Amino acid sequence: MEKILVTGATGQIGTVLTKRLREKFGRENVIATDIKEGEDLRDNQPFLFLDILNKIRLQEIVQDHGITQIYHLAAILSASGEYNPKKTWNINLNGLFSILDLAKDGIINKIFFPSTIAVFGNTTPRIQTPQNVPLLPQTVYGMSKTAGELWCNYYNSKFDVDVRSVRYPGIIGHQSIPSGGTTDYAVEIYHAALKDGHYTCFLAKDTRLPMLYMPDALDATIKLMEAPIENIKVRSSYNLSAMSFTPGEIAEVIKKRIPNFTMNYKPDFRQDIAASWSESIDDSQARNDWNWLPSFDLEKMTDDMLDNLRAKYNRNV
Ligand code: AKB
Repeated sequence: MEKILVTGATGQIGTVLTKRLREKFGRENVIATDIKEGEDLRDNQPFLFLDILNKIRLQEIVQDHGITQIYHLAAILSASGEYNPKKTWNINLNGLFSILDLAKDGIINKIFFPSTIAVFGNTTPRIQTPQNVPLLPQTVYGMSKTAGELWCNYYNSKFDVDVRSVRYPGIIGHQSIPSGGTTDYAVEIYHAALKDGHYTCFLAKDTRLPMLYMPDALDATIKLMEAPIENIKVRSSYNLSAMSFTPGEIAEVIKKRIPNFTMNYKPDFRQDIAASWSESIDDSQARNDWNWLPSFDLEKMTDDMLDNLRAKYNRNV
């Protein structure tokens, strides 16, 4: 039986992925860790405080609980990272080293490392970005994830570490709120549409970015981790995507369901970050190697988001 540790377990993806892993492996076999408690600590047990830079504490937890796999989600994202570049580099890279070393020393046997479309930059073809492209990221977050991908590839080829990774695009879900990212607008917009009927977007109307709905993100993650080892041909990180849209397009789709919804645009520094990323992604290698196939497009995701958020806010908008 696998014993799993999730770092960054109270973040946007961690909150939902931890639940899903507990359904699959049993609550007691999935230990959530983070530096903050999250919304419902009682519901999120077993939970342990862990600063990912505390290598000794990480080793203690792994050994005390007989951990076999780590989903390493703890990271500072693209927008927050720009406020404190060195801290971002330190957290995003040194946390990963501690975990890779646990696998190198044979203490754990599998790692999930999330990378991101932030590894792409101005040297990358922006439309249907292929798997293998020159990477010149414009943010510290993107730099740290690019280096992280290379270290994953290195630990796999030198020490046979089974580390697996996808480049997440913007992730949209109703269960948790993102913070510190450039794609956060695509979650905020649904909450604002229901609560206020209006949203001021921090990206420009025509900024197209690749996106993925949370259930697809979880499926991809688990599918990748469960794929037979011989199918994993990419040991840096797999391209992954389901849809691409602009703020203007998502606003139109919401307006079809909430006719009074209005949106205006006040692009800030995140606009430059978004403009350096891809518009759409070629994820055919993930589709070929481990049968990745998304199920949600923008229309279907919007129906599901609004249904779930209406139930949450108890509103008949
Ligand atoms: C961000 O916007 O920083 C993240 C990402 C695309 O990795 N959501």
